[in-house]
Amino acid sequence: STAPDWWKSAVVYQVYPRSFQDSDGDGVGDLRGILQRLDHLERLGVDVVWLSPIYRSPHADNGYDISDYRDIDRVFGTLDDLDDLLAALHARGMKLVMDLVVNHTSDEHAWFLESRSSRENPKRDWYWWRPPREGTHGGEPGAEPTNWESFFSGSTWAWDEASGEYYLHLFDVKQPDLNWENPEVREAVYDMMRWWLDRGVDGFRMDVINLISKHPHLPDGPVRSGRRYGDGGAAYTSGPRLHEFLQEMHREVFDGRDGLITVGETPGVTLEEALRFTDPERREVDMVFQFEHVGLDHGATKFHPRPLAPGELAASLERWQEGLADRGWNSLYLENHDQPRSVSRFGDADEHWYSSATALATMLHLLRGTPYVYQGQELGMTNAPFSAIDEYRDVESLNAYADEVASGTAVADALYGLSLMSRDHARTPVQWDATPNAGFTEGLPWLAVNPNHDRINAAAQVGDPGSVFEYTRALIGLRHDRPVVAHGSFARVEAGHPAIFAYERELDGDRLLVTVNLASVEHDPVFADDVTERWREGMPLLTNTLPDAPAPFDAPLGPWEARVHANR
Ligand code: ISL
Repeated sequence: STAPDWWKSAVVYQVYPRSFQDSDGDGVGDLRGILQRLDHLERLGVDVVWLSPIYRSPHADNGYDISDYRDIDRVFGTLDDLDDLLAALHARGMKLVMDLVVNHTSDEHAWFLESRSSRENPKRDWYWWRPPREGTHGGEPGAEPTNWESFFSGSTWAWDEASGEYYLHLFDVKQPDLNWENPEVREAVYDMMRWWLDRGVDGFRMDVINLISKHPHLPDGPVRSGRRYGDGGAAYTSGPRLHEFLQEMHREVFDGRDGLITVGETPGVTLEEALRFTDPERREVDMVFQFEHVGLDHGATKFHPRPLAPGELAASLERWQEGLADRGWNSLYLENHDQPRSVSRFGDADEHWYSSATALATMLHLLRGTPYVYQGQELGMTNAPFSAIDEYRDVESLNAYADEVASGTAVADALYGLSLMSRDHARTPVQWDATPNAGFTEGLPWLAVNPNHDRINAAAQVGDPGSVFEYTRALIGLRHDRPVVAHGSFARVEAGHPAIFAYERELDGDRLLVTVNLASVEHDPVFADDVTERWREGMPLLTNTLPDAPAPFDAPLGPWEARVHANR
């Protein structure tokens, strides 16, 4: 479709290539593996495939540490494979979105190798180099230029003995931050982006794009009691030149090109900021991934989560629906490669696996915004049952665990945090079938396959009308078939019981009523008189209780029951 806002009726599917499908038996997924599984994506009905990074990388952070933006890592294949995948997706009417990771590079990128080679190197200023604090010696505790804590534990500064300065890394020590203040850096990034668009890709998902502008004075951040490092977020989240940079990128890269989709990943973004990013008149990005709903359960850290009260999730999503109702646009997601599995986190994977997976899907897909399905979510994949530290692979988990244990947390407690929140839960191989490696690889999978693939797998679900896959497919079909799903207004209509999320969508007289029980016990919806009046004649469109006959719109809802009614 060529409408400028075609992505409003599109559904995006995220592939994490490392865990999707291995074609050569090395235990790591690859591009030719993705090519083998296009029938699955086409059957599901998604419009766009977003690939997590497949560029050259030493894989300190599974490819989010890029050493060459213009080549494919050998573990994933070649540029020819990428071209083949792009052509095959286009032939099936799907688009391809690449991950754009330009807040930082790998420390093995040629730019950084030059930059670190000496203080006089012309690329020195392409990264954030700073001397030790006044009166200290580089490398000793407390000499770091700021007190900031890295997203992956420890200081954000690494001491470079050879050139006698520190470099900044908000993430891993092998992910030095690019200095966007330097116009040469920005031009090099834009040039690389144009190179990919010229190759035929259809857009970018922009990794931590709201962190690219740092406050040039690099002020210290507040230190919470008992912590060694401070929170530098205020100095680098939504920095002073962020929107200037994004508008420049738009002019330099996207102007005059049609049919693209851009989504900024923006941890910590506020509603007000999200409006600035996505107001079409500002010409920045089409939509952003906000983090409010996936931060609700975080405690002192994400690895000390708290249970959510019924209704907290719905209230947060409602707030964003209202906030971006008139201008801007929401992306809709419950999962990605950084988040636990949604059926384990927000649903009830033990007692009500099918109902809660489909209830959450109903809630998400029928909101106003562009839905993102993370690989395996369409199968109701769950968190992994890991119980020992050597089962985990993710740098964030391993560092957080080491940090906790070093500061006196009991091993069992540290492991408990990982068992709920590790990014590795999203990264176990896709469960294609019930064979020993789930059809993912002929070799040894790089991360263990979830043993529940004997029950939860694509072979068992595709074509089974009672499956999470086919239910998700029906939801995607509704978005394509009914303009009210993509373009209608949103209004929450039942706030009587917090566990019930009921909302109406409306477009030119077409109405939908979506009613979801987000709890493992029965609840009775209470609708206002005008709503009851409107829906008395409503027709059932979809429910996750089949083969039972669809219930009336106002009947009590069983655990995780979801129903959709239409007025015509
Ligand atoms: O999962 C997180 C840590 O709890 C998030 O803070 C995450 O680090 C943040 O959303 C940024 O994520 C993105 O950039 C990271 C990379 O590790 C993630 O995989 C990526 O999605 C650095 O490139």
